[in-house]
Amino acid sequence: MNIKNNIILALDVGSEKEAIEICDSVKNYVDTIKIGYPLALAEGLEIIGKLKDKYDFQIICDFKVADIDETNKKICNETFKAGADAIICHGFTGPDSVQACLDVAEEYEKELFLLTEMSHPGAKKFLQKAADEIAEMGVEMGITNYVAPATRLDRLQDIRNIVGEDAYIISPGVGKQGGDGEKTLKISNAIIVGRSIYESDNPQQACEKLVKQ
Ligand code: NUP
Repeated sequence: MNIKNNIILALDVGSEKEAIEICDSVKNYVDTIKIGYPLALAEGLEIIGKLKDKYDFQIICDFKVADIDETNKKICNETFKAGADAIICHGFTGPDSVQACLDVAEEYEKELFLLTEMSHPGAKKFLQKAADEIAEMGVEMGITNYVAPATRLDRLQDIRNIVGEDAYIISPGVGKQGGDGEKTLKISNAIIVGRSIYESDNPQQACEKLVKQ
């Protein structure tokens, strides 16, 4: 993926109105938006098409798909049918579940991001123990896009070492979760930033700061 300024806006707002307000103010800085459950559940999947039509953004759907293969297929199908350019799936479910997502992404000629280790403190309890193996599984499956944490640069580097320099890593956890954008981008290809932009009094300035770092 080619992502303007290497910044992905996590648009976790609760309405189309708020989404449009934020997008209007930051559209010169970002061209890639991550939509997760908050906005999709509030406004329905049609929000994807609406934002794409209005701004020509690339949309990554952060649905952390984590079901059995047949259900994953249906989730991915609906998401790509609605116009998403990429979807994020969990890896802990194992290769059959992930393969189902990969197959549908390939069918639509769209992208799949494999989530390895999450960025929040609780990820240390269970997910961290499996994260290297999840990344290794991704490599074995030929996956080229990954999500790995900006909040633990040592772990981000470990995952980079596993997936290789040619893989594309996007990293959440910059700003409100404590991660540093500049340091993260030495390892990752792009940062995912939500609250530091959309909760800011001046979202444009927040983007500018991230661009200049
Ligand atoms: O490990 C992850 N951590 C994380 O924060 C995986 C994610 N997909 N996210 C998402 O990134 C989270 O759901 C939110 O949409 C975004 C980070 O937002 P913020 O902490 O910058 O507000």
